[in-house]
Amino acid sequence: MVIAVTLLVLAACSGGDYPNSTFLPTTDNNRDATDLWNRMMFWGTIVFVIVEAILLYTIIKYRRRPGGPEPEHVHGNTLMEITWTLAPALILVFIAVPTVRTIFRSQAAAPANAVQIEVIGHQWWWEFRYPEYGFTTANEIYMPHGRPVNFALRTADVLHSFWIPALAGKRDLISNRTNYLWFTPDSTGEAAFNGSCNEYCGASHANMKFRAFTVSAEDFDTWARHQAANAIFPPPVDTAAAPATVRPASNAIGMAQAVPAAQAAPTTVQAPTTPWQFPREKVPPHVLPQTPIPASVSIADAAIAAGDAQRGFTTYSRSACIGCHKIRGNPSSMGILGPDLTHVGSRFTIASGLFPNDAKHLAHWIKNARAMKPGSLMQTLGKGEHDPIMNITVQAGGLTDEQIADITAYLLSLK
Ligand code: HEC
Ligand SMILES: [Cu+2]
Repeated sequence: MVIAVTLLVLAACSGGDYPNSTFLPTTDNNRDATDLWNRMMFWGTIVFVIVEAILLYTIIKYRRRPGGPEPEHVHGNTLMEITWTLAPALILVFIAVPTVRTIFRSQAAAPANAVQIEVIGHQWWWEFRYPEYGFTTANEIYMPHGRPVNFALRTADVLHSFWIPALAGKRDLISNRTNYLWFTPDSTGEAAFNGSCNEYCGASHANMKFRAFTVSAEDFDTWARHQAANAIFPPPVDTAAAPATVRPASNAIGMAQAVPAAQAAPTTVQAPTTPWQFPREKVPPHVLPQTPIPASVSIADAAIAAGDAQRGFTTYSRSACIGCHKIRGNPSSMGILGPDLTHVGSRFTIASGLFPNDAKHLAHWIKNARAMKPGSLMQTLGKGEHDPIMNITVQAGGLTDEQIADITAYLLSLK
């Protein structure tokens, strides 16, 4: 008892900050939950103290003493029975009224000005759609600070659960059903948060994470407008500085042709948009993944550095990738099984928040996703790599390190 109590008391002294705590007053939703919790703790503590005091008093006062009298034998006591039935009933009413009120508030329809975000859980990653802006992204959510956000939660396969602990209570994603969760991040300012899946959903459940960013209304607008625009490849260059060069480009079906750079731009005219990402220097360390690369996957730094985005575009557009991934603006890439990669270069993480999004991790991921993330539905694609699910070694059609580096450079150029 002494050790346990001492440890408890010492634990309360740590004084650290808890960035993933659910008790931060960051949104209307978690303020409601915290108010309820505090109220329960307050009344619960009073009830506990009174009950324990009476209990201890009775134990000591009426304890057995040598030569003491035989206790009086009673058969029921109507007054006491009514009391100990009514008292807990009253306590339950005390608890139920604020609880039900909070439930009704959190279950109410979202305010009309809410940003709509559709969340679709997949084994083992998150799809985020912004229907009002017409784009789909993965594993990273941006929210305008101070405006309600309404999440419509669905799953493509098994049960998952959506939770950003520091922002709002979790809610399940249930097959054949849409659940809703809304809250207003009104006390966060510009900030980054961790989110995760909280319903066991298979091999990589623990690797099914995501990131959430609250940003100013203007920055959100800049971000959303750019995300809604198609990927432009090659990235726009300053034409005044670079003379129009003739470079090999490739059309949708992969036929190489020589065209001037100016003509290689997509045929659909779109207003130029500025890529915008949450300021990197403001991302706190606990939001950046630190997962080590498994020793069984390797690709030399020099090979990665030699990657060429233009060649990568051609290789990507002819590889298995296009059957599972979509890149708006690359008409050959229309797959829907995996994450939308239209602006993948503007994300901080890949593979559902498991790895940072840089050339090194991206290249290792493309080489052997299943060694990087157990159970991943993206198969092993590197030549000579072992696929732990199919239990085969990839040979024909496998990507060489050079091709992987090229694709990596292409994907990272898609800001
Ligand atoms: C069989 C379908 C399939 C194929 C083929 C495939 N992928 Fe994937 N890819 C996925 C799935 C599913 C995920 C999500 C995996 C996860 O996080 O668990 C994914 C994830 C990714 C990611 C991380 C995206 C993010 O936001 O986290 C990248 C990048 C990627 N794939 C690139 C490629 C490239 C490049 C190729 C071709 C060389 C390719 N993929 C081939 C299905 C596929
Ligand atoms: Cu899950």
